[in-house]
Amino acid sequence: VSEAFLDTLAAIVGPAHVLCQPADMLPFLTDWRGQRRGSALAVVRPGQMTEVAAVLRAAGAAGVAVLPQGGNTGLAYGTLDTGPGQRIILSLGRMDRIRALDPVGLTMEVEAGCILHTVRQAALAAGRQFPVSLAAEGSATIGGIIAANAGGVNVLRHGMTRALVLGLEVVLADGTVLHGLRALRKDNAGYDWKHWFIGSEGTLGVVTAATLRLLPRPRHTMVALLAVADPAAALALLVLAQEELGDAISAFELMAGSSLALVERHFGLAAPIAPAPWFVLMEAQASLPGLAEATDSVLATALERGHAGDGVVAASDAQAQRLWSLREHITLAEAREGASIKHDIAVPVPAMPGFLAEASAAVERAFPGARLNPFGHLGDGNIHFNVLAPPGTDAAAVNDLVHGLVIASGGSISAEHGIGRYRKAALLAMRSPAEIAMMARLRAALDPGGVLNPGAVFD
Ligand code: 2HG
Ligand code: ZN
Repeated sequence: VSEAFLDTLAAIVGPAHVLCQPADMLPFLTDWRGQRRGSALAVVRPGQMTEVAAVLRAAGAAGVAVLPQGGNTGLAYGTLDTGPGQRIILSLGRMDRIRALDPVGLTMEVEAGCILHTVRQAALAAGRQFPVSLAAEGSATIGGIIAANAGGVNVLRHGMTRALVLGLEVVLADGTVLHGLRALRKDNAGYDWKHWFIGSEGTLGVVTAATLRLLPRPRHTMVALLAVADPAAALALLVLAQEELGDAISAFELMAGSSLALVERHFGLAAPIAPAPWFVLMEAQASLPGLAEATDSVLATALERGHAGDGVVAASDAQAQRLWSLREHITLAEAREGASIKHDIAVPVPAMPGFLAEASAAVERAFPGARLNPFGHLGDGNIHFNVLAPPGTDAAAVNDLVHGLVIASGGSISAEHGIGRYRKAALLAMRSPAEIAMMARLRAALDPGGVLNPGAVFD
């Protein structure tokens, strides 16, 4: 199968865009933390949607699986596989054009391989905003964030990626093309099928382009870093900030003091306020005047009521960026510190302080020597409850302990990173057999041959 199949791929995308040498394939087959390696016959890099369709048809005929890949920044091994059977990586990175930006209709049409940061910058340059923002945005692609329904730091105000997609162009496993790049705010004509593909992790179809929803660029941004005693105080601060600033609050991030200590150790970036058990990074945006005054008054009240012990408000864009870079370096610092066991959990927002206290105590009791690195999106009830465990720790046992407490709190074992190949067992523990069976029926209906990303999400 291999030689003739590789020739077919080369004829479709051009020989230069079929990578077969191990060294060329390595970046596509390694997760960026270096914790897992996948295998593939080839990495195929199509330049347009018709080539994607032809590759899928050829792979289906040859019985080869196709794993669609964006920036390979995911944390759930969504496109890394070593199982039986043959597979190729379909990397959409060459399809990276911004096709159109409509500042009046507030929409933008982009190809799947566009880098998220590029899209955000293009919107800002036009006086508009695309609010999906995450630490990996310099490498993550639009296709990848749609396939993952990525969250990030602005979900509190703008929702997950799903909320910002108006239309999709998708290629199905059999090469059928769905032309759905509609720039409409309202469209109830039949099933809203784009949602089947958003968050499907490359198992139901390949997203090749998207029409995104933009917002006007806010005139004023306020970023503050506050020291808080514990997550309960952070939650009280969130309630106060939402009461006073309403939906101007665009990000509300909680970070353990130990998380920022890792950032300082590995990157030399230090918080401009004294070390504390916990920190909150808060951002608010508005176009009406008065944001700075309103924010100052929130901070004064927070200090007065004891929700926060100390705080600093960025006085310039550069200072705001420095505060954000503390938050954005946590994942990188964690990776430099060594192997870690990640959890991307959600619980109802009011349950978070109790969950954090209980889970921290339980992990420290059951796994002596484990260190915790909890940080994330408190405003969304989503914390990355990551555990730096001594070598030899049974990672599955840590997962089971943490996820058990999550499920008991009415939460989710995957808030924004998806299932991939990392959380398949955990998915089965929290979705009923009826739900899994329904997902399997949808998958079989759209991809009866099992071409697209077999081994991801569920078997
Ligand atoms: C973030 O919030 C990302 O920075 C990464 O979702 C989380 O490293 C992690 O576990
Ligand atoms: Zn996150």
